[in-house]
Amino acid sequence: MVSFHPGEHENPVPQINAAAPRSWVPKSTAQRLSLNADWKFRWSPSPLTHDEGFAADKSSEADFDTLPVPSHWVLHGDGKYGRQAYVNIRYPLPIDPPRVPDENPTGDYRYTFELPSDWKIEDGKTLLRFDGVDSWAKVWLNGKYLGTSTGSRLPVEFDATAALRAGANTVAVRVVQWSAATYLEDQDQWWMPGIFRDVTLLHRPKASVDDYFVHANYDHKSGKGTLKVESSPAGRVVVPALGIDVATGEEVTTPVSPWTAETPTLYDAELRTDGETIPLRIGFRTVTYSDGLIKVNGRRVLFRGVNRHEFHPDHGRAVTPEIMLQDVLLMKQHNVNAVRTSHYPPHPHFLSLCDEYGLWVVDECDYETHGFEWNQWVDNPSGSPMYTDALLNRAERMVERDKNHPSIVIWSLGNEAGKGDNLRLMSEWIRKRDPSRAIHYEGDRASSYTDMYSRMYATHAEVDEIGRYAEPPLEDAALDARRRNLPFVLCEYVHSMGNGPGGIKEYQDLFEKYPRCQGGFIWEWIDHCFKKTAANGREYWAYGGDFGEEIHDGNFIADGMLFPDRKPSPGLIEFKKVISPIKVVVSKDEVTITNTLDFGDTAHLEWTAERKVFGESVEATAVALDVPVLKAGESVTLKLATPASAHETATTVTASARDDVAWAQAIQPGADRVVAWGQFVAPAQAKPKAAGTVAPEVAGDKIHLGPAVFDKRGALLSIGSVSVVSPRLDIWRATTDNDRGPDEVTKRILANEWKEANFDKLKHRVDAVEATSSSLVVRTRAAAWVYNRALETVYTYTSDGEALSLSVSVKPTGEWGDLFLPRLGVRLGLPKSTDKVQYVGYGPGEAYPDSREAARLDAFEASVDDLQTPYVFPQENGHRTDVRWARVGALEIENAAKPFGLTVRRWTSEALEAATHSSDLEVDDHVWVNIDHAHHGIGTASCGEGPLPQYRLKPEPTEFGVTFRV
Ligand code: IPT
Repeated sequence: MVSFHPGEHENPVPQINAAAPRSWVPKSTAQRLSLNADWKFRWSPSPLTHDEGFAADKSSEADFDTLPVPSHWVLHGDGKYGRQAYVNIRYPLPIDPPRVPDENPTGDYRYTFELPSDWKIEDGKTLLRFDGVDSWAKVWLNGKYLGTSTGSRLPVEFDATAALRAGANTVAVRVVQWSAATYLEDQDQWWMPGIFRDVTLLHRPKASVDDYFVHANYDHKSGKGTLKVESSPAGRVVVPALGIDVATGEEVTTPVSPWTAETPTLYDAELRTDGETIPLRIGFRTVTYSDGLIKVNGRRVLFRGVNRHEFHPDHGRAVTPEIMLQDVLLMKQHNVNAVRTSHYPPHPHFLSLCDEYGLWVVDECDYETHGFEWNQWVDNPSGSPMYTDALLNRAERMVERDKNHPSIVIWSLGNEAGKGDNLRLMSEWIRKRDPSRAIHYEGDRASSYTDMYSRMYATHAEVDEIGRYAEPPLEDAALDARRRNLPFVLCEYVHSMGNGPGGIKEYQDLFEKYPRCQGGFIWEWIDHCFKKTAANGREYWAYGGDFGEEIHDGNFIADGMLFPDRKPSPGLIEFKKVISPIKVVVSKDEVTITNTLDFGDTAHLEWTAERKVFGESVEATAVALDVPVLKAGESVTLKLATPASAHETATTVTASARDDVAWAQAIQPGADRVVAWGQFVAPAQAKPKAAGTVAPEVAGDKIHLGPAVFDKRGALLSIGSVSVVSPRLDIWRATTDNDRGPDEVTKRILANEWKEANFDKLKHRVDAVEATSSSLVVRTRAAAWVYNRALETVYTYTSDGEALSLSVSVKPTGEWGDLFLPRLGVRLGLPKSTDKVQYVGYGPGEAYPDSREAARLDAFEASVDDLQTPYVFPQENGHRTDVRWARVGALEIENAAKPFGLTVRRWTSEALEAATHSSDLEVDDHVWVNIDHAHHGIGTASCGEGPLPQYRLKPEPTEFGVTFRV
């Protein structure tokens, strides 16, 4: 008779035999041994495949491979150990808590290490620590069972003393991917099991520190800090720079420089007990709520934040200290001042870097149960007594591990976990243990157990309403009154998927207008994609579905402001400009500079004023600008010397971080340190436009006009020596991720509307080709299948003998309803050899109507390839806005009445639309140039709101044009 019963990993008990959670201690005098190394590893499709005999049996290693620890096993072995899988909300297993499938990838690990000869096993105890194991681990030392643990992104320590011996020791671990705890870890990310954070053996000598809690408050009225360090056992605390040498538990008050994200002053200190000395870095700061605001050191703070998942394309979530530093420096470099550790506590070293360089941190618990939404939230762990202990255990382990980081100002209970009493219990436990920080959970819409009203992806209009305290009331009047007096944060907003997001500026305007709106956290920091090689040999970024997943959510995992290789996307450049805390407003002969930092002055900045005159050539003069140091909130207006010019002239005032700023020192020499800039453009004196002075001539089957040759049907064939594919009306753009999303406000999905309207298959009929004495007029009708709607398009060519001017008039006819156009312009083809592009216009990067804050007027040069933005999922990109003049290969293009939008690429919009990975894009026989009159906005409808009304492109009678020259 065989009996079946749940496996140990299906027990909702979070841990067995785990030591009490305590503060992370990056350094101490106590001995420690890193066990990060190559371990012996055996993968099985199920915990049922092999019994646990391996734990005590060295000979089992004969069947084992080698795997680095820390790592995710799915990222090694080329498929031998399964693959990573991406699903957003849904669970990739049947919902049946706490049970999980028998098909349950299992990793058995063994590692033998030499205990250093001076390790005093008898003195005190020795702990075996795992900083992160996904998702369930059972641990043995020398064949002796130590315990089990769950909580993938939380540490566990086991008392290893009794099992430890001098000389060789063997750790054995069984890790299973699916466990009762999997139901608590449904974050929108790759499923990647394994021992993915550090493993360490820690000696805890007698009278060493079991745990400690640094309380370092700052009283902004007196300018004094109050320090009290609780320690068990008791000892002394020494802070040399402050002359402090006190017993633990004793409070001492003295003048200090406070810690803020803008001024991250840390005091080196030591905690000394009889058995150990621990170096501390103490930051003095106080989080309070008053006037309905979250205040730090007495002032309202504004979060210019990002949501950060841990990710690296080679290592997954097993991120190295170098990657963590790179993230922090990139954040500082891009004016980011806050980070939500979505949706789990990060590697603790990241938090130390936030302390050091200055970032406000929302530390989020490792908790999400979003997939229960698919089942009407039935059995959601948030309300299930079965999971109460596990959830309290998670809250406790986060707070105990991270409590000594000054950067953490908010504890978050988790993400998208519905409702339930367990969340309230977590909040109550945290509040009791650490009343010094605010508590966040977006799912508590009534904010009944949190300290702020938090939302994700609320529309501009809703944020405006909330800013005015005018949001719709809650049913419960008491709760409503409480919430209406709470500050507001957007824990997620503007979804950085593909091209965009658009509309960041309008959110920032609201945060700067309404004190209640204390900012937000952009979704999200980085695209989580892995490199793969296509059949054609090209590398591409892989996303959900590229690893054979049975269910997956495609490229929804590519929604970051950094590309997977950590190169900033245009979205981050836009964000950086919009959130710059230093406002620089340049006018004709003045600049007004305002310091909107919450604490810091501008002593860390150096200034230049640059004047560029865009005449026949570009003349630039730059001078250092003497700007007085501005305290937080201060403003100054300075005169600028701006000699008049007949040409268009740009005056740009720029502030960069000085050499001695910590983050500026740490980044690559020569890397961008610009913090803020503003620009004023003085128009050129109007110059008369050359009128058509030559007449078209018919010669054989060709028509000649100045430098241009046409065929009889009015198709332009060449301009001078440059052969072209005739310009013709183009309204299609390869749909963006945001075009494909449902607009939160209008509920419309534009990509579907546009495809249904066949805008990508416009047919062009030539109705007349008319040669007048001064022009060639080509009358056409551009229309799509099925419908009567059309764009009557007239191309009028004129020439002064040297240049060729094109004027396009577009008149919509038929039934358009409330359709928008993706874009409106002409597209022409140039020879494949075309490569160099120079332009005077707004750049250097791409820009669209609602994502153009970071673009400035200048002269730029790039190759065709450089002009492409390599979005993971191919889509419209690379549009340069408000171009005055361009030379594409040998062809010069000059604006007529209005500047134009320019896109140059080696494939058509249709090919771009058809591609699903960058490796699909084949170089065409032509370089395709789009000269645009207008684009529809970008918005952020991949998750949120589409373009605001002022950025929507309606079909209306329009005229535009350019002049070509070779
Ligand atoms: C929101 C999630 O919190 C986040 O993890 C991510 O999935 C984001 O969406 C989309 O990329 S939840 C959503 C229902 C708004």
